[in-house]
Amino acid sequence: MLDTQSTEKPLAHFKSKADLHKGANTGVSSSGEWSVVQIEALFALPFNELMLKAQETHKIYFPEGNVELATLLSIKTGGCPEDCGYCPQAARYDTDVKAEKLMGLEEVLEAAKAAKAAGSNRFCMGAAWREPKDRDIEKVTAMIKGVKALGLETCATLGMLEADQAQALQEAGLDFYNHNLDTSEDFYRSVISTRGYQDRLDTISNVRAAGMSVCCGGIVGMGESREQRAAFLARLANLSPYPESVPINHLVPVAGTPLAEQKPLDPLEFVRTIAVARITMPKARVRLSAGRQELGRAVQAMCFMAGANSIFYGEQLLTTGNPEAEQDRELLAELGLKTKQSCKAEVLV
Ligand code: SAM
Ligand code: DTB
Ligand code: SF4
Repeated sequence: MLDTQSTEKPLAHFKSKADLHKGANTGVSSSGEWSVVQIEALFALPFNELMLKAQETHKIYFPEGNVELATLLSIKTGGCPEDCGYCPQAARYDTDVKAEKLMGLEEVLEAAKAAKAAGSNRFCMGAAWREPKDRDIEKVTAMIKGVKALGLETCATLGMLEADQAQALQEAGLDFYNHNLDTSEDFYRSVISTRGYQDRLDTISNVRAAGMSVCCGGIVGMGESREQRAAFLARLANLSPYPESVPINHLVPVAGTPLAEQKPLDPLEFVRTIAVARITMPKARVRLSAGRQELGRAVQAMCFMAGANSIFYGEQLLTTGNPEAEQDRELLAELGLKTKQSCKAEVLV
């Protein structure tokens, strides 16, 4: 392991933003890429030093320090042909999730209106598809137009996309497309076999080429090693450019899935993962995603200290639970954290 102490500069000595991200053990190499070893060295820092570095980075890139609220809606639930080992929506696993048809436009717009009224600023529509068919794209573009017209940022996660499908979504007004790398390339093989890592990279590149912002992250706590977590974050941070939104999900173990009995990750390791994501992708919105119910208030507070600045907001994720909106509002108020939406409103008045 690298000696992270000896070459470490105290933060106060960093002269510029670029300087913060340079240095043998602390930042990008001369090639501009993060190596797995560099990221492991961040993980290995004493906890307080890692937190300080993450907070320093956060303060530079997000001086307002507000939290983005994104609401999820499962527009097509269950019956998915893929074998993602964590997912309750895979048809092959015996879970409580039943396959449903694609939701109608009006129902989706009602949910989007409710999300906006509750203070959300992004509406993300998720479908349990391996990839959408062209007729699905037609229906989803109508939803995107409707949600956009309500004044919300739009996001969709529909599985793999071809270039022309990505283009159609962009033209309909889709701001973000969510497609996760999920984990490191080597660990990926033990979780999913029905599509490869390269397929995911290809979709992300189609999304970029179409001019949309990328929402890409993954899941921790699936039994991967710290080195594999570092390799996963390296792949995200080395995407050029790195994603604008980075959802970090904590595995929600669901009965009937292969990962149902997975032991939870040490909460401090989860906080470290958030801090390392913040340092390596300083301009990204790092989203505390699935698994917040299990994390509790204190660990979530530490995640916000580590640089998380986005959450999924609303009682339901796709098929599993999320904290009550009221509980989240209380937590943010108690921590003195403003929402992105409320900051926008302040600018307008
Ligand atoms: N079917 C599409 C796909 O796979 O891209 C979109 C929906 S899929 C449910 C979106 C993401 O949800 C997955 O990539 C994974 O990161 C996350 N996810 C699914 N089940 C999860 C679980 N049990 N715990 C944590 N995250 C989960
Ligand atoms: C992401 O990274 N997490 C969200 C969103 N993108 C689509 C989904 C979390 C799903 C958790 C399991 C469920 O509710 O089914
Ligand atoms: Fe299907 Fe997406 Fe679930 Fe994988 S994560 S089984 S692709 S819904």
